[in-house]
Amino acid sequence: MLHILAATLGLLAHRASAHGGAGNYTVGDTWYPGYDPYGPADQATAPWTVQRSWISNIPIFESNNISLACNFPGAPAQTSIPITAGENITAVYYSWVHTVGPMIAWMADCGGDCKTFDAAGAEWFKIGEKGLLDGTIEEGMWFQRAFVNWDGGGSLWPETVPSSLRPGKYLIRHEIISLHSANKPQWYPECAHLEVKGNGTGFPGKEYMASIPGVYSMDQPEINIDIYAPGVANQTTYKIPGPPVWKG
Ligand SMILES: *[C@@H]1O[C@H](CO)[C@@H](O)[C@H](O)[C@H]1NC(C)=O
Ligand SMILES: *[C@@H]1O[C@H](CO)[C@@H](O)[C@H](O)[C@H]1NC(C)=O
Ligand SMILES: *[C@@H]1O[C@H](CO)[C@@H](O)[C@H](O)[C@H]1NC(C)=O
Ligand SMILES: *[C@@H]1O[C@H](CO)[C@@H](O)[C@H](O)[C@H]1NC(C)=O
Ligand SMILES: *[C@@H]1O[C@H](CO)[C@@H](O)[C@H](O)[C@H]1NC(C)=O
Ligand SMILES: [Cu+2]
Repeated sequence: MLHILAATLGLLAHRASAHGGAGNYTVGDTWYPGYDPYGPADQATAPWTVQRSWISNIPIFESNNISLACNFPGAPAQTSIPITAGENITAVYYSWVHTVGPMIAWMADCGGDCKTFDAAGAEWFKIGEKGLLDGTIEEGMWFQRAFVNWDGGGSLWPETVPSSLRPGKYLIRHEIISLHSANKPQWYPECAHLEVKGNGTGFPGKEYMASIPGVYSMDQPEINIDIYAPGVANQTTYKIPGPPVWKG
């Protein structure tokens, strides 16, 4: 009994702790519920599930962690979010509290059904990224700070599916990298399944592609960073790591 109680309190403590992730999505006026790590277990197999599963909101700390692709366990979703190339998809975060570090939206072609697609083999391309908007690395206005809805309501992160992208089945991966702990980056990735419609024929070339894990390492000064260090804290630019964004 005692340990059941302790486990329950532990779960509550986690939920209340200062972590989060992309919990829901919107396209136009349509709302797509994500996978709630503290919700019922049957979500993963529910027919409406559009998001790959993530059972904890605790971040990933290793740049080479296999779960960096689509979090842990990252089991495939049952269905997908329909979207027309050129439309926005907005990821909705609840109770987000971190304020420093880049946010990157990626996509990958599933080459068929995303339900049977292994994200570890994906070739990812960026469709959007948001970093330091104004001021200094330590105290400036990052998008990660600007987008927070401090009243606990959803914090909204819109990105555009490039209008020339060829139709097909894709993963979309929203990634927040939080850099408030010196030399201890935190990754918060979540993936959803998309069905892209439209008449486009475009697709990014190799120079836009990256493997995840693979794109980040602790050798990168933008990743292995102490934002409080003299000479770093007062910088007014931050180069978001990885390939360039494909605008389509
Ligand atoms: C998704 O949105 C609902 C509100 O409709 C909210 O209760 C839920 O916590 C959100 N999911 C996550 C994982 O944030
Ligand atoms: C990778 O991340 C997951 C999820 O946070 C964690 O459970 C696991 O221990 C990590 N694996 C390694 C090898 O660090
Ligand atoms: C669509 O997303 C882009 C990229 O973030 C943003 O600049 C634009 O304001 C968004 N448009 C709408 C209508 O939300
Ligand atoms: C695709 O082309 C068809 C035929 O020209 C047109 O009716 C349709 O609106 C187009 N769809 C988009 C998303 O542009
Ligand atoms: C930033 O901080 C470093 C080290 O404290 C200092 O040498 C440098 O002059 C500062 N640069 C600016 C632009 O304030
Ligand atoms: Cu946190």
